[in-house]
Amino acid sequence: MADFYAGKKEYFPGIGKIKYEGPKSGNALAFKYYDPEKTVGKKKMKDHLRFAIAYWHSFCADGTDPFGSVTHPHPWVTDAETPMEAAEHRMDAAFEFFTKLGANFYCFHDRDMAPEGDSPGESEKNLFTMVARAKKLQKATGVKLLWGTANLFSNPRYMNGAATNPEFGVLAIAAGQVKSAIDATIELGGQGYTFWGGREGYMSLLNTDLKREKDHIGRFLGLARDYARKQGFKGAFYIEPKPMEPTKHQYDYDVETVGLFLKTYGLEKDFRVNIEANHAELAGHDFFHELETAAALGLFGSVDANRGDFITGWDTDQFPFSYYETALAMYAILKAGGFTTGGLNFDAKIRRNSVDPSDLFLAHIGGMDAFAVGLEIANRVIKDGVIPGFVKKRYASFGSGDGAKYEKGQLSFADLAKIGGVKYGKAGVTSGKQEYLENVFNQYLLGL
Ligand code: XLS
Ligand code: NI
Ligand code: NI
Repeated sequence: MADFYAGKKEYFPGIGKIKYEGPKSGNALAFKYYDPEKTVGKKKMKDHLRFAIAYWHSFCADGTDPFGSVTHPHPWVTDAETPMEAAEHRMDAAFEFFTKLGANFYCFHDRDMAPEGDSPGESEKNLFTMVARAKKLQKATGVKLLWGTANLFSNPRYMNGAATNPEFGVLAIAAGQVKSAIDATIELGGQGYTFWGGREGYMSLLNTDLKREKDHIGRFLGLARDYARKQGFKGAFYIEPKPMEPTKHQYDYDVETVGLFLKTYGLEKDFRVNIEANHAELAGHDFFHELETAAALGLFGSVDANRGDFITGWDTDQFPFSYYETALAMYAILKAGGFTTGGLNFDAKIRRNSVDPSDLFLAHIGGMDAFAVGLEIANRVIKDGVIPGFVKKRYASFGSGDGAKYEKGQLSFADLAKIGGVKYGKAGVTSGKQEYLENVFNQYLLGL
């Protein structure tokens, strides 16, 4: 199969395989901290981090913003005569990028991979032509599919939502699209299937039957799951929370909201969350909060690794950069047991004025290094045990005696009230030691 890949046009000439050169390297196109084969704790870095590349941002987005036109004229688009030819070239460029960078996974929407046709049948045909090509390229390169998804937001028909659209016909068309995207994901051995809420939300409550819309999407997801399981899909389903944008209010607001939604519609066994750092910030949380909440609800699944901008406050999808954020995120992820089906998908895009062909590499190298540093720090925090040990001790009164009875459900409310007044009159004035713990965390940051 290597032949299939050999001899293809090179889309990133002059850039070879990105190697680990260590923290002192002055080579911008080398990893300073991400050393894929290095063992951290019990696993290699590459198996902890499971980096994935987002097809849409890296190979479809062209620098367009609401105020300006294309600044990234991709050669795979400009040199192609038809949309299908562009799709083929784009895919070759994508796999060249994955392998040069050393990312072991990718994620895609149906419409990133193949152009929409004039009818649902033609769109499906286009998709499966491209899936056949992707299958060969996966085999030739060893790159795997982390998750697939359907774009249920770009086509004008989805202006009022897809599974929450007030018109049944749109919901049914969306089902056809999701069915094909699930089939494609299965065909490519995808380890997950993601539902990000696109335009599932409202712009105005004056025209919205909120209860009905939630019931409709609840049923839709259940049916999609049943279909996928029947086709033999063993992977995880993810819901990706986001509080707003493009709608005023997205139903999958944050992890906590999604948790209740999943329970309400009987989806909690098959679905987990795909947490995006920038979406956490939009919801008024931070990345760490969303990860810890997911772990607490037993819903931790996968991550869209990016960051927002605290000043602008919208979904800027920038590449991760802050060691504090990646360290806290990796601390939460390691505590949750690490990734199984999930991984770190760079749902991030280079800036409109990042016009050098190497910028896409530099962005990913920086993001991968930032998470490698985060992993090392988190591993130190856990190994050393001071912070986790402090937390354990903080709850020690629930470990034995009356506290343990309480946790086991052996005390009534009247029992509690009785012993509270008699035995525990002095409880409560204990330092939370926040500043101490922050100082300790800082020490790990510098590897001390
Ligand atoms: C948009 C979302 C989207 C999903 C995939 O804000 O992050 O990119 O990850 O549909
Ligand atoms: Ni995302
Ligand atoms: Ni996003």
